[in-house]
Amino acid sequence: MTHFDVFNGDADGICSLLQLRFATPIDSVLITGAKRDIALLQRVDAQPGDEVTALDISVAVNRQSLLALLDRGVKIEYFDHHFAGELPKRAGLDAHLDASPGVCTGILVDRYLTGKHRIWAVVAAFGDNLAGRPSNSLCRLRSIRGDWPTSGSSVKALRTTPTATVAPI
Ligand SMILES: [Mn+2]
Repeated sequence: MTHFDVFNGDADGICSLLQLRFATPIDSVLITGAKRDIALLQRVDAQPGDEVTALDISVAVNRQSLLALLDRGVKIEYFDHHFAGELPKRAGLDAHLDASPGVCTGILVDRYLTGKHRIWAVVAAFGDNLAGRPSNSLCRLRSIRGDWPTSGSSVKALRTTPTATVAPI
């Protein structure tokens, strides 16, 4: 069985995948593209019994490939906050979709993981320019902005920053 992780190549897509794979490390085939290159499911060469995780790529744009994969017996776990259109009602699709303003895919994954790797959801929210939006349900991003590291070792620092610095509202 092959697992394909298919994700938007922007901060939201990458940080969504990081949260999932820190929580559940697996060997997977990574499929991504440059920002806005989101017709990615068509690149998945999956066989019956394979699994796909799709992150931050719209169902509307990927619908045909999504249906083809489901018809082929591929299981798909889907997290996204873009306009989806009508959701295919098929066995094998586990969809976590929410197009409300103030959420990004990283926040949907954060909900799914009950905040296990929240620091990456915050980075995702910054990437999708949600910082400071009154409707943002994750945290007061502005209030913690001063805590962020700004130098080259930022990734290491982020991984070790206590999540307690993220204040829920
Ligand atoms: Mn996004």
